[in-house]
Amino acid sequence: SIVAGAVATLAIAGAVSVAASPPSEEVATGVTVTAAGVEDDGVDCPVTLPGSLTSDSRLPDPFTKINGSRLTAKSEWRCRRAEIKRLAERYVYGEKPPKPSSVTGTVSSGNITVNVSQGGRSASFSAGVQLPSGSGPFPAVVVIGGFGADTATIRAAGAAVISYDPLAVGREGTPRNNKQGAFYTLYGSASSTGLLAAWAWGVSRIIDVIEQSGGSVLRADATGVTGCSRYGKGAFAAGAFDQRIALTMPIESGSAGAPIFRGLPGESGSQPLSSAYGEQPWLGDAFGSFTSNPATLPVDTHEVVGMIAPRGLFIMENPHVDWLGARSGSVAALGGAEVYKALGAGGNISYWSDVQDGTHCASRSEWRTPLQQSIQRFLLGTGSAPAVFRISSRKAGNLAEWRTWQTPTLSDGPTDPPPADPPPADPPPADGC
Ligand code: MCU
Repeated sequence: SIVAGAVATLAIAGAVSVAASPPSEEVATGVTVTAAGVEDDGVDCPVTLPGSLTSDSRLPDPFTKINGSRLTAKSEWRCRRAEIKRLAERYVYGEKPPKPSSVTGTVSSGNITVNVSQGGRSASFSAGVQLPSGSGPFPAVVVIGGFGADTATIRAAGAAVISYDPLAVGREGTPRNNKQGAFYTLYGSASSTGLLAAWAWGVSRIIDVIEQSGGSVLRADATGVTGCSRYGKGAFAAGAFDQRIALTMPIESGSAGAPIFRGLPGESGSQPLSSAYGEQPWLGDAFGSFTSNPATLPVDTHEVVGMIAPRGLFIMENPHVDWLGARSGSVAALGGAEVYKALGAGGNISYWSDVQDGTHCASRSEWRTPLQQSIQRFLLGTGSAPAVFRISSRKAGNLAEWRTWQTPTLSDGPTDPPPADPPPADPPPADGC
């Protein structure tokens, strides 16, 4: 539609050149476009959580630190991201613990096994592998859950599919005080961490095993993640919480997924936050205090999008099913795209909700090309990112209504240079003009 086209042009303006750079290269801006080699490159960042929360109906400024100062350099994003991560854990998802003391397992052409243990507790889970044609080692896309992802296109694009059943790591249908699955075997059935963070933790442990496997079947430095619906919520969290993931592709994730929390109460027919919190323990227990007042959250999902920046991200949404909150999803993408732009990586985020078929988690021809392009760009290092924002006019949010902040121009240096000495005062003009 005309609306979608106009939004697209705005959202990617000035960013297209980044998409043309090889993903493992430093681009001219100094931002590494590829995934980090570590799960969390901000572990060393000091973070002091806010002492009290204030209500704000608009989206928090991704570029203002908890101490109130504003970012001036791209290099500061690393520790600002660490703040957002801590806020997201504390108030939204629950804590995602780092790699446990022991992770072992195997990778074959058909299967990945994962054994984890810590503090005398151990658990195991496994995932299927389907290789693409050709000779490896291959990049891989972790497909969370068994539906909605276009696995044929993933493999045709040259990536393996890892079929991950997250319910083995965090079961659904349990009360919050008796959570079950491999994650809760290690961290306790009363852990306040929700299923999405637990599922994300499972994806990270699969990547640990791939890293340790020696890389003859699968490449550890080229992992993507996707999933639809509740598993789209999981894919979004997985990409946000592991910087080794080079490409994140949530599909129709709905409430507790990509859509901004602040937008859902006002989006007609969308899944209420209380429903998403209550239906399954997807979100962390702490989110229970915010289901009727998301304006008090010190973080929102546009900043979770920002946690993924500058890595590859392709958000797919369905504007035909009101329950999915696609209007709020578009605002999250547009707000998060501001982080990508500030980092000089505006072409690395794509969004597409302009689809014909209203069926939830349908197979969609519209997404095939951008999906293939995303895999080739971010996992194989060939071609160009889709760099597209196709927002359906049915569910087109307006970022301007949701923010008071503007996007800074961040310098490339480590921090801003100290202010220069003031220049000598001009002599008074001789002619008095
Ligand atoms: C969009 O994801 C969920 C939704 O949040 C639930 O309310 C509904 O029951 O299930 C959706 C889903 O996972 O569908 C497969």
